[in-house]
Amino acid sequence: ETDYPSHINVAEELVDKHVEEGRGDNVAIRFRDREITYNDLQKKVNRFGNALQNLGIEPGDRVLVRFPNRPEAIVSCLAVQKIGAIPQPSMKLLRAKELTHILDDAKIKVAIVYDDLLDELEDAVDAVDCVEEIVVADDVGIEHDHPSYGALIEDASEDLESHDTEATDLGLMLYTSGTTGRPKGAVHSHSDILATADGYARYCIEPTEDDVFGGNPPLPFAYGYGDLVTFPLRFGATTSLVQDATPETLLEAIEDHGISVFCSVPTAYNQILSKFPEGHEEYDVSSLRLGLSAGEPLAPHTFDEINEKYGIDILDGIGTTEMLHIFISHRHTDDVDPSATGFAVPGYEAKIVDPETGEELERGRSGQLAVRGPTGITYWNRPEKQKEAVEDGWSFPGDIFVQREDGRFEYQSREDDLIISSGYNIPGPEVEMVLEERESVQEVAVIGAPDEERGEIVKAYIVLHEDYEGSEELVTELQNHVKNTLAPYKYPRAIQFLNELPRTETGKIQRTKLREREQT
Ligand code: 3SK
Repeated sequence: ETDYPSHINVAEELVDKHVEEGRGDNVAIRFRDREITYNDLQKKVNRFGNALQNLGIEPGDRVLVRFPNRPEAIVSCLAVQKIGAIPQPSMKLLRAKELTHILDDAKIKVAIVYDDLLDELEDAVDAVDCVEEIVVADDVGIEHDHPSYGALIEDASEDLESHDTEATDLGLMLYTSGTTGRPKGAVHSHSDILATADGYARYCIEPTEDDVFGGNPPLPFAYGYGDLVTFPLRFGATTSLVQDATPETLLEAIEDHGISVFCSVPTAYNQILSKFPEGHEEYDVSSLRLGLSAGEPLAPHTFDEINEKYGIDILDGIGTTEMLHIFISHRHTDDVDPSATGFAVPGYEAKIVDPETGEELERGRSGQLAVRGPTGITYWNRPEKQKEAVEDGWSFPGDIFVQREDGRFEYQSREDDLIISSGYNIPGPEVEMVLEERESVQEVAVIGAPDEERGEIVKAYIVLHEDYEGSEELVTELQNHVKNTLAPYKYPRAIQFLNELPRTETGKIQRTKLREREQT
């Protein structure tokens, strides 16, 4: 399924093909009360592709695309791909310092930006000498003197031949969120992008053109790009975009746009459950057929509560920006076991190896995950990192897993999140899941804190539900709960209560920030 012809262009495959094959009137994008059909999308992409060529963009050039989840972001990425250049979708919360690094590292030639996000970008552009033009999509009415996205689209021709890209030509560049060190560019070819849809989506989700994908992951997050751009458009289905995601706006979008495949992350599922503890009776969510989750491991209690209150299974999956999308997941037709992440996605192989020797470990033993398949890790300009990340075609995403006797892979921790205390290996997320079972605990992050005697001790940072207050009794109660549920050496010797946990823009807890607190 992922053997593509030597020349293929992802924009043609995701848009033009549907128009040619008679699906042009299908709705491609729903945003607020707007509907954009595949016919409309093709015209917009062609017009903007021509405009970009008029601005001097050539095949292989990198173009920054900086938007919240709005249709212009999708049009921009597809237009850039169609003319053989490489879009670099950028997270909207990045500040000038981070943007400066990205602009310079990727040698961005043109930046397309939503007007409300212009400020930080202009500061970053002033600090580099590669960016020749900023194109602004006007919405909130910021004053500027850059070319306007709307005017460029108006003035350009509706006819555009796609560039004759090779399947292996680069078609997407994403920066890792960079919880440690400088963000790294991960690059993907036109065929990599299609392979995420023709592997994971086709077999695990089984989309049809009647599906409506929607949810909150930002489009510049590889997970969001797949779920809300590549998958719906590959299958002639619809994507529903929500610019400002909250539990209310997401449930409204489910009702108004008829979302059938809801894409989200554990934090957002938990926020929906905590905002609507009795379930969804205020909104009609009968269109839902499946939930997807990634970014962090999904706790079994979240799976159960969503299942009970919204009547759907959630497919948890693990992927990385470097691999572009999910490589371990259940299929929706499996007997989904929420205590495991699932099986290797069709097209991928996965194995567990000893981190010291590289030897494959037998089932039941925990070790480093290695994966091989149609996508793999390719860094932009980072030869040293590249050498560490891939060996004999096997990529090492940096996670510790166990493969169970039943073949399912069970997540243990990120390699960085493995705590070694008095010689015991303790996966922080395992302790988190157990603490989350307590009614008092709203959110928790477990890290290894330096300790003279034990090397590290297990330390839990906890945000309590509003009805609870931190006290010594509560600490003892939580410690006892872990001691009674897991091997006692895993219990958190230290517990600290916080008002909130530090998170990245994609919703991942920044354990590095918590570890840094321990060093000071
Ligand atoms: O965080 C994940 O599991 C993930 C999934 C799909 C694509 C990218 C990422 C980081």
